[in-house]
Amino acid sequence: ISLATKAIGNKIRCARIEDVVGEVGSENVQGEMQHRLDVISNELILRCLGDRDNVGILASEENETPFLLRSREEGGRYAVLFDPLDGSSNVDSSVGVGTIFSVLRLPDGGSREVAMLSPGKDQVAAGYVLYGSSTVLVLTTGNGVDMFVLDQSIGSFVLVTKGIQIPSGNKTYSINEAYTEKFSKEIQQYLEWVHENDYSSRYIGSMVADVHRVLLKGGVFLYPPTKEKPEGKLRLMYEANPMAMVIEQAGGMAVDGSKRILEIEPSGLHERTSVILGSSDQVGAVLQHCS
Ligand code: P6P
Repeated sequence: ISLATKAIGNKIRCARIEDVVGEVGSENVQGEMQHRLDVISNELILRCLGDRDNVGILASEENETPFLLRSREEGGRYAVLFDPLDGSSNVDSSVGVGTIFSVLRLPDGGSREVAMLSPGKDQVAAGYVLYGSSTVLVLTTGNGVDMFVLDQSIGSFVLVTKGIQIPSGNKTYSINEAYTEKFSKEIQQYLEWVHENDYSSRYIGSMVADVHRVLLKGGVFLYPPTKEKPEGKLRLMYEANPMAMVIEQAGGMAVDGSKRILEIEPSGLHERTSVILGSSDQVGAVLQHCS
């Protein structure tokens, strides 16, 4: 993952020079216009991870079906699920975008496809790489959250912070308020409440950048269901679950509005979910209006 994301970071930073910005002209499995950097990023991760002897399954936002590479008997111990370039519609305007990844251990027996659809609480590792003002890797393996920054002079991610704890008390909310009339009345009541209680708003429109700010500074990020997307927009397996593991490991909360995201029983690789995540006090303030 570090090798692939170093290569992706280089591609992003040279995109305009190498003229690989813009759309491919076709849609991905999500029905969204695919960007040329989506395809490049996806290929880089598939190649780097596909060569790892212990990777049994690769599942990408950009591909309808997973790649079944190695059985357990052939050494395939892990499934890696990923969004190769989340927020890619922002990349042409040099806004921070990211790679999100989730790692599940494959059982000795049974169906690999079934094992791949495990709830987020079964993840053995999760994290993201943010291609922003610096290239930041945030990683958890279930024992806290650590942050690494790519040191271009040596070409390696170097550890800069161990055991990140999400701060409480930051009255900042992050949501696309253009959809206010399409949210539930509970979310609309929450928005009225924050407007009357000295909150500030920060919304980048790139999940990795918004969540990274919440992880380091606190506050709450929300992408609730709308009339057009009653199940929510963000994908459970390779966006919400890995981010939820990171946030919980940093002492925060990540819910779908009623329960922990990590306890959702998946029914499909590309299913979507509502996301409310951040510091416990700020997620609690949302839930006071939603329960
Ligand atoms: P909207 C980017 O397209 C993305 O998948 C996430 O990175 C981001 O949080 C969300 O969609 C933004 O969606 O509807 O606010 O443009």
